[in-house]
Amino acid sequence: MRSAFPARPHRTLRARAHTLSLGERTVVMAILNCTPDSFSDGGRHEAPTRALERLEQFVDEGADWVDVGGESTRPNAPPVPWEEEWQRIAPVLEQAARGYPLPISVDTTKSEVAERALDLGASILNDVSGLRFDPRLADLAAESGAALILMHMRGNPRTMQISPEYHDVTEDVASFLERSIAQAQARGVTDEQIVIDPGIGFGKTAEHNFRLLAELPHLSRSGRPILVGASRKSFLGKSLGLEVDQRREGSLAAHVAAVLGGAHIVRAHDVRETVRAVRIADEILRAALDEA
Ligand code: HH2
Repeated sequence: MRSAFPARPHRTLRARAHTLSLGERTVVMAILNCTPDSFSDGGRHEAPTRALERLEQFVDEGADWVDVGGESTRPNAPPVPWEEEWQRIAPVLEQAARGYPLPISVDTTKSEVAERALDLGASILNDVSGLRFDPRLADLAAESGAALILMHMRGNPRTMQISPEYHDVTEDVASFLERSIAQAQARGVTDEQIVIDPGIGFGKTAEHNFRLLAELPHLSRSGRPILVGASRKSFLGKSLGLEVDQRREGSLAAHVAAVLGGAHIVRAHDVRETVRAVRIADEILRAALDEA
């Protein structure tokens, strides 16, 4: 074996009516934040018409699914009551329910929001707390057949960046995710519904984030699908000395590295560019497999 890259396991992800084949090519998850305060696109898609235009663009740009969020989880973000979070995303989900072709995930830690989103046809629950804030999300996934993303976060958005420390960041995150998976399974979620995510930027220093990316193959002890969301995050800005609107190339580099390290899914703001970049990474992985 001469390739520098580990083989990316092929997996099936079940998400209600959708079955996604993971591993052959990278899945690009487009970000649609319907919030006034998200760190990079806050306020841009708040008005439903703007959000709907963006949904259409995502299809043209080659997105595989769309992640809709109504609460910012940036460091120090204030918590939002579920009713307000729901008001922000409901118009988008209502519109998507009228024949939008891509699967929709809802980025929420609250079962009240998730339940309503599932009623409007969402097929993936994206829980950035890894079931720590509201374990009922796992019951909803089990009952509905929705896929469930379990992400690692240290503390909560108000506390997560206060002196983050780990014994061994990759080991600690992997153990946390194993516990979240066990919790999901105990509530009836099947293996084919689960995706794990190291939570880039959620309670980590820049060094922790780079280490997690470098050690991605060690994150999934059982070859589970991995999602990585590095898009425009501050560790890139710190490294390059660039503000949030100047981090596109850094985001692409981080996502390509993640794919070569075994990520099945990347979460991105700049969809067109990300699709192009990860297709090249996919070709490199394919060449590695041919050679093996
Ligand atoms: N990152 C953010 C939000 N949700 N979900 C997953 N699974 N993985 C991530 O890395 C992730 C996530 C933060 O980014 P963004 O949505 O752009 O900002 P904000 O939380 O300020 O809305």
